[in-house]
Amino acid sequence: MNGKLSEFQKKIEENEFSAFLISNVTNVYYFVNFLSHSYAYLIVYPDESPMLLVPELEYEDALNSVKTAEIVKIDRNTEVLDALKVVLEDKQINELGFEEDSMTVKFYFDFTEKCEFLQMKKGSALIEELRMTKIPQEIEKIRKACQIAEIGFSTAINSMDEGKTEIEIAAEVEYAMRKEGSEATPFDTIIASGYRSAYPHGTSSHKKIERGDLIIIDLGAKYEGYCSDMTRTVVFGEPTQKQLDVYRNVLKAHHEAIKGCSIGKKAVEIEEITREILSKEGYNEYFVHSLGHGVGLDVHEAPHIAKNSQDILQENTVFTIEPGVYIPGFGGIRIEDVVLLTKQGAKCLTKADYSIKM
Ligand SMILES: [Mn+2]
Repeated sequence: MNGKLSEFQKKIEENEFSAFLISNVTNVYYFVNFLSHSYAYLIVYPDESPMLLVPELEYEDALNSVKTAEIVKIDRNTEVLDALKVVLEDKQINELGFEEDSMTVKFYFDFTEKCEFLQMKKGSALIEELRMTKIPQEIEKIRKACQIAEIGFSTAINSMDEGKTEIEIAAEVEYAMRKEGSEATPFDTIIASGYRSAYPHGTSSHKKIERGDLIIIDLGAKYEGYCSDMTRTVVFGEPTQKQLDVYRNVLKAHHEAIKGCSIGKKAVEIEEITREILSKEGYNEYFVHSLGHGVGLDVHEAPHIAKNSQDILQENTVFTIEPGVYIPGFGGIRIEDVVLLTKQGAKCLTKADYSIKM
């Protein structure tokens, strides 16, 4: 991810930071390919190699895996804040960028108290912007995570049975994805059936699958740190006319939104397409969340495909399109794919079929 590091260094310079302190472990992983399980601080300078400060217990791992930063060991008897202070003072840093989106309030107060010579400057947006546009290696990892999720989905369909609980189905899904190489689930696998499908954020419960249930299956995998996220909705048994009608409407909204994506469009316009289609049948009021979100090292990141989003769709961004209709007493239907925006439009990275029938 070296290209991204030098792009970031340019941004630091343009924004007149003398250095940037990265404390979010996901961002550290993004820039130097080292995933800490405790803490790691990456100090990036505009014109020299970055320094990675890691605890003693992760030092060997960092030394072996990081080629693009100088590794500094923080031994057990040293306070992290003291170690940071020594480095920053030594480099005569005064204006320091930091991630206001993820740094804890406690760390911010303790750190600024310790390092009174620093002027702190917010910089989360700089990293968010970089992470939003994916390079080919990132796209391949997301594609792989999507393929694993598809196996999770077909496992859900194959193991669906009357009397089984939602959690039992979720367990089989997660086991299948792990066997395919998924490192973790980026969020709790959702099997939400019957009345519970009308809960837009319903997780998996002890409810048993019943004939006639609408079942929302929403799952994701992780591959080399990169996430996937997909949703399909099926009926266990024969769907009713109303279930078919709502399904067709949501599917139409989903397809049209994907067709509507192109470079330079405002994210809000895409959500509008969906809402117009759902409005015609009176379902818009039941679409109670935003249309989509970026996917990468985090399962929710920029761009935000939402009503109040300022984001403009850019080439090589990866995001979900997931309209959903949730009618209390009837149930819910959501269809979600991960797409990659190219010059030729949005291409689905999620390949599973769309069918309400199992
Ligand atoms: Mn999603």
